[in-house]
Amino acid sequence: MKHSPVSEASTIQSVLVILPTYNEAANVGELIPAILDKAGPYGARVLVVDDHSADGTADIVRGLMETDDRILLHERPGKLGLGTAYVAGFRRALDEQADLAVTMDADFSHNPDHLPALIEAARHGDIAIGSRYVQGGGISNWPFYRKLLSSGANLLARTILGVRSRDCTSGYRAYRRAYLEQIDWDAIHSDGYSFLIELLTVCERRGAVIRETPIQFVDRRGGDSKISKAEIFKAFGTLWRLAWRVRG
Ligand SMILES: Nc1nc2c(ncn2[C@@H]2O[C@H](COP(=O)(O)OP(=O)(O)O)[C@@H](O)[C@H]2O)c(=O)[nH]1
Ligand SMILES: [Mg+2]
Repeated sequence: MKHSPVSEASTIQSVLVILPTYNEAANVGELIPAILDKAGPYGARVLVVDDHSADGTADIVRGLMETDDRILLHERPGKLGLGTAYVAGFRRALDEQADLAVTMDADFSHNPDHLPALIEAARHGDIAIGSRYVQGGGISNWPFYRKLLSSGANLLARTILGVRSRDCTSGYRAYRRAYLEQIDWDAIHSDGYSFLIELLTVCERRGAVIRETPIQFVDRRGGDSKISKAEIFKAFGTLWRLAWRVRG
């Protein structure tokens, strides 16, 4: 089924910011209030999807929930992957009738200051991407190999999959509810980092109106990256699987 774009400009009155977390205790305590500060005027709430972090991430979130009912917690029994964490968040956004679902990393790499511009961009499209690779965007203090990995994945996505978006691995995105409702989640097979590329490929092919707004990406503030060699290997495997599907 061809998705129909839902890109007419609209007001955004409720936003669900989805924060996937795995051991982000060093960050969430400050990040969640910062998000609510910037996106509060758009009726934002924050949903933390935590995969049984051993460092007390969920306890910190529960502490914040005592004084702010705009914070929600979805706990899963173990590390089930970034992609499925996003899907759990999207399902909740649909259940709650949020106008917009925003995804962002829980480590301050995605600066909450960019939220108003991202939300505004989504008003005029189906999906908005906080992009490092458009004019005004960039990456600071990331190790060379991470920059290389990111540009390599983007280059491959563009050349072998024909993806048009400049930053197809950015997890800082906003999706309009009417568009999320049309997506067949069972047709998306990636469960890890490559979920972002797969979802964007599906959306582009189905004619989504995608807007990119510049972000300055910075290295995580506290804690460690969860991206592993196995995850990178799997992501490149996904690229080839998708390429095979495009040609098939
Ligand atoms: N719930 C959940 N979150 C995850 C998982 N893997 C990574 N994350 C979160 O996804 C975001 C991006 O992960 P990160 O380690 O910063 O990746 P990097 O920025 O590519 O190094 C962070 O908020 C992580 O806590 C997972 O398996 N489950
Ligand atoms: Mg990170």
